[in-house]
Amino acid sequence: MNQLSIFICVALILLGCQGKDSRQPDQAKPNILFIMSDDHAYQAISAYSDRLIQTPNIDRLATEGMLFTNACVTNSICAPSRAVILTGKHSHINGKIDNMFPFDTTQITFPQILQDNGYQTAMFGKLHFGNNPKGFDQFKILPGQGTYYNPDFITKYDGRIRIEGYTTDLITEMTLDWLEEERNSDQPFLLMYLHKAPHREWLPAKRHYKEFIKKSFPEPETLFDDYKGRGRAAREAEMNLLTHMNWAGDSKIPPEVMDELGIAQTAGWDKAAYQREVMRQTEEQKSAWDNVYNPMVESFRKAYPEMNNEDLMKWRYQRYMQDYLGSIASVDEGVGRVLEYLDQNNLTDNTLVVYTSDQGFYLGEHGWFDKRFIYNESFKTPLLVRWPGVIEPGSKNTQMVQNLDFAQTFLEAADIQAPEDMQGESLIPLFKGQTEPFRDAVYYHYYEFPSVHMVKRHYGIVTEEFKLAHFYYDIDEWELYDRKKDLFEMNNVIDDPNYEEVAITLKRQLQDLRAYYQDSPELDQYYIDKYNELGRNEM
Ligand code: SGN
Ligand code: CA
Repeated sequence: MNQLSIFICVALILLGCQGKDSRQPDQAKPNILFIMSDDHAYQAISAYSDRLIQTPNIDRLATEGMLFTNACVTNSICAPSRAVILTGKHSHINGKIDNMFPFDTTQITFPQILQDNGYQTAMFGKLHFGNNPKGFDQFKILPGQGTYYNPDFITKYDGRIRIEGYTTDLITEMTLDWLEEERNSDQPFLLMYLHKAPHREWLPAKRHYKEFIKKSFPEPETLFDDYKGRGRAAREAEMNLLTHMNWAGDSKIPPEVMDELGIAQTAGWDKAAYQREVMRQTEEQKSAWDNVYNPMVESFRKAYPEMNNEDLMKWRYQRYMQDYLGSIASVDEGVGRVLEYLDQNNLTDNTLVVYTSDQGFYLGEHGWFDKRFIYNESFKTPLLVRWPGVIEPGSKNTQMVQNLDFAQTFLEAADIQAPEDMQGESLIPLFKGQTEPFRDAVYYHYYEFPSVHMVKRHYGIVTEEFKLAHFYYDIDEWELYDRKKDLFEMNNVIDDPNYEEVAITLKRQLQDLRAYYQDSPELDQYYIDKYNELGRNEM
């Protein structure tokens, strides 16, 4: 090699290095750590509001990254939300419209594309699809909803296994073990760390129930909502804390104490849920549980005969929050341990970390628990993203982003062209600080009716100022909310003459949006027919 060629070679090498990340010269593409919990309301993350709980570890992602205050889902229910995330397509396109419909596994999901492009991929925790994930080098997933104690896992290599312990901690440990023992440092990774908590029936770990059972929490302003300003859908939903929450399964009043007090089951599976979850503990776990829960049961037993409905509602709200928030405490600790691992192993700088939930959740607002509705608490979802060098630490974003956007975001982060038929938008311009409007409206469509909680089918449009929804199937009602004037969505103004013009414009916009995303009345009918064909057995 003569001097000139040596010079050219050195120059080329130097040029080649320029665009690369100097921290990790062998790996230009970012790692992706996708953390998702199940039913984690943004109201229960202190980066959003510290009214209920402190979540210092999850909050780190906001302090070191970006907090999205208007992130929402396209269909507020578990498995459909996961299908939207994986495919980057609305439910009516990917076909997983509710928890019961099968997921068509011939569809391409973003993890498959990442895997094909050199990513090492792993998934731990709750998927809730009824089938195994494709595109993963390693997975250990809970069957169906999973359980809080001593869970079973479906594994890629070892079949179905049962592990003694507390599920949230086990999922964290699997995630850490994979990072430590299986991660290949020559490849970028996609790691999906998916908690079951804080999904119903909200069983905290021992270290947390001891603490949380003693706490009491501020009530939401709308705890005693009588649904008068809304439509039939809100009145007929079965998710009221007083009338629909399970006494045994949720409030942890043992079945024999219910019998003694003459309390009937709220749902047919009220006592069975207690059996399934609380009684799944080992003798040792159960005796620790009894030490803490028995005094609570005893004081309820004494107080119950004197309690009126208002007292009961208040009591049930506190009981709910103690267990729900207690379950979140372990999620927050787990997130802390995983972020710490990234720090200790020089991975923080080149890892895009997302924390989100599969949807929002009611924490007593409107007297409710559960989700499903287009109304704020269930429609919105937490979203915190950290990506050093790309996202300005401590930034806040108010744009309307959706779970539909993740697939394209991750593909763009990995410098891969997303398939044309994905329906979201990459969030990367927002990560980089773009402030121009991202989109002016989002589309929403919920299907699972008739089913548990009886939330009617509806689709709608949400803009910064308004929310318009059409409830259909066994009803034909429109609801319109002024998001700026009616923060709690208590007054449906669809028949208010002052909103006549707004309603006309929004209905037209909604029709356009449906056409844009290829949804239609024919598809609505198609899914109704299929729903009737399939029967209602949840996975
Ligand atoms: C179960 C719960 C419901 C919950 C659905 C869906 N009942 O049926 O309260 O809405 O799951 O949740 S339970 O008594 O069996 O816990 S989802 O997160 O999977 O969509
Ligand atoms: Ca969920």
